[in-house]
Amino acid sequence: EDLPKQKLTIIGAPIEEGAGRLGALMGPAALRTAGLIRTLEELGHPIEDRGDLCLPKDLPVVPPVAGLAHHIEKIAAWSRMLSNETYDAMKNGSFPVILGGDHSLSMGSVSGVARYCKEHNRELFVLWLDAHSDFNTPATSPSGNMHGMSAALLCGEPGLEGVFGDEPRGFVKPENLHLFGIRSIDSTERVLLRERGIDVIDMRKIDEFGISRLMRGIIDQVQKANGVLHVSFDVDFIDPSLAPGVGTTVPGGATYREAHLVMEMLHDSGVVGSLDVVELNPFLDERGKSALILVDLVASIFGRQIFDKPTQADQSAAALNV
Ligand code: 4U7
Ligand code: MN
Ligand code: MN
Ligand code: MN
Repeated sequence: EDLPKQKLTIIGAPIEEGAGRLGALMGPAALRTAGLIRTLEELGHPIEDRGDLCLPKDLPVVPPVAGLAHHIEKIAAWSRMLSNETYDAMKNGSFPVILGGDHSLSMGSVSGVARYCKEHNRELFVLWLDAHSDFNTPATSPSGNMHGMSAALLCGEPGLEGVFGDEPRGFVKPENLHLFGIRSIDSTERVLLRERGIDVIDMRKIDEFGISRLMRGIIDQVQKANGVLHVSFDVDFIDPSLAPGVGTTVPGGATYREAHLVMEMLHDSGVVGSLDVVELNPFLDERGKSALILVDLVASIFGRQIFDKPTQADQSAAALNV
């Protein structure tokens, strides 16, 4: 506990064009209002706050895609920028925390993390906490909303090459991606997930086997490979009765304690190297309820304990030490 705590780089990504409903733009502001930065400081982490980023005036030219991909130029601009931001943060020995913003931002954030891991020969694993599997492509998507395509892009599914164009990008091995908390999959998406053999831990599995056992399995896998884990936290992982501030509510999500236990176990594992907090839509929230629960969950992944349980201190720094 007296060991120095991992330095965190906070990156606000007010992006909303990837979602079907507007409002996720206000996500970073609401998380800040709910006390995110102060809470992390109180836990002893040095903070580098890069503020909320904004897009340059000139958007990249993206060749037409086969299928639907709304606002792909904006998503491409965000992706390229965020990929560089997370890559730089990790190069500086810091832990990037990206505040969204809709889930299309993970195309950029995780790409940057993947570039860093590849350069440093660290095996990257991704834990995708979500109601949805986000494995559509422009050809399969029923909506054309790009926040439903980020996991597919990261695994190199065809149809989204224009997002990065010739800019550097990183990939996630399909066998290292763990979708967790899932309870809404589109029919064509289901086919693709099967074909790629993606690990889908749906709510039915969580009900049947318990969340701790399933989390333990993932953590063990990362630890055995001496890997680094990126956590992509979509607010709709949690049940909408607890976190109503999301555009796409699906009943039957994680309970308050299930969600906290996931974060507490992730902290103690020492393998987490980067985090996205995405899809908070403050326009749909109820008196800041969802923003506040998110701050508590983020606190848990960064070491808040109910009682001083002796932990393996802060090993995220060690996990990143190459
Ligand atoms: B989120 C959907 F059709 N699958 O592709 C789609 F149900 O980042 C929803 O997980 C995607 O919130 C949800 O539009 C994306 C839909
Ligand atoms: Mn999502
Ligand atoms: Mn979702
Ligand atoms: Mn959503």
